[in-house]
Amino acid sequence: MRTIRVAAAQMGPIQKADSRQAVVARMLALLDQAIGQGCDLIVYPELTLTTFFPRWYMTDQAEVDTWFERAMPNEATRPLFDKAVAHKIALSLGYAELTEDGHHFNTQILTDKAGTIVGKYRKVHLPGHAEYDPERAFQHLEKRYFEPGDLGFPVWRALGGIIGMAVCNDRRWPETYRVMGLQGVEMIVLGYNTPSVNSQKAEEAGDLRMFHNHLVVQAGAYQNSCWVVSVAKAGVEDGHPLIAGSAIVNPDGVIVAQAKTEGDELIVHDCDLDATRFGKETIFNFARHRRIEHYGLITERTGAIPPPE
Ligand code: ING
Repeated sequence: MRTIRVAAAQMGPIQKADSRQAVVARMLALLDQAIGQGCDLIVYPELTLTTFFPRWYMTDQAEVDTWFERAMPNEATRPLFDKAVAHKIALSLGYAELTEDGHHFNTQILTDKAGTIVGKYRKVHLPGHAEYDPERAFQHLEKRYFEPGDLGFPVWRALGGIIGMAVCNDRRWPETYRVMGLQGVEMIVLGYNTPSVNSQKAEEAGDLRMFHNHLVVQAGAYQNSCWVVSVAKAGVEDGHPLIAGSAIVNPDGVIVAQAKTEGDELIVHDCDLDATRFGKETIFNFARHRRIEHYGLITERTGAIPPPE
């Protein structure tokens, strides 16, 4: 049994006016709970330090950059890293990354139990749009504020296993999981900020969003025989609702723990990484069953091209 006791630290809403210090105080309270339960790893959501700012149209890059972190850890997050190191618990958190050479990414990091950043992932699948869209009930300007990730879908040997990361919209694309699956991933940790309503389809039922949210992480876990830890920032941010539904999914695709509230909430589960072995050695033994000679279109073609009429 190679067990990781994982805490999914769902964050409730973060208002535009909330300071990073106020947010980190909430994150520390969840970390205290995780420490109290003897967790090995705590996972915080996408853009966990600020409100989901891509909902706001901004034209002044200096204003946009106030939502980004120039270093990690930094003054605001140092207390989080220090407490995690003191109690030997690994961290994964999402934040807006502004690199020294001026690049903007939607990033998730993973530390070891000594607080060293051992993994960095930059969101590849950016949903939404780059220019103001008056047709939408609200904006979703990730293509305006972030560049697509430039690190691919790496995995790292950490915490006694093989760990990978993803961010939000990435979880909707099977390629995300499969590229990591082809590297033997045993646990994928990811965060999300998912609007409760469809900005382009007001009549879409709310429970459909939650259905899709769980459908994609359960499928990804099952089809790659790995654990998926999926953590929400939830609740109403300046009038804009985000879904909750944080979940820990086992390698059979079964949700074994799920958040009940739309606020700050910790869900914990002992994830046995050896439980990934059976699927990887039988039904999803990629080496025995995959026929890559037929998969070419997946990397050769970006958009769908139907057959001629
Ligand atoms: N949010 C949403 C997500 O992928 C979205 C955007 C919602 C896309 C619903 C499609 C359908 O969960 C982020 N931040 O990617």
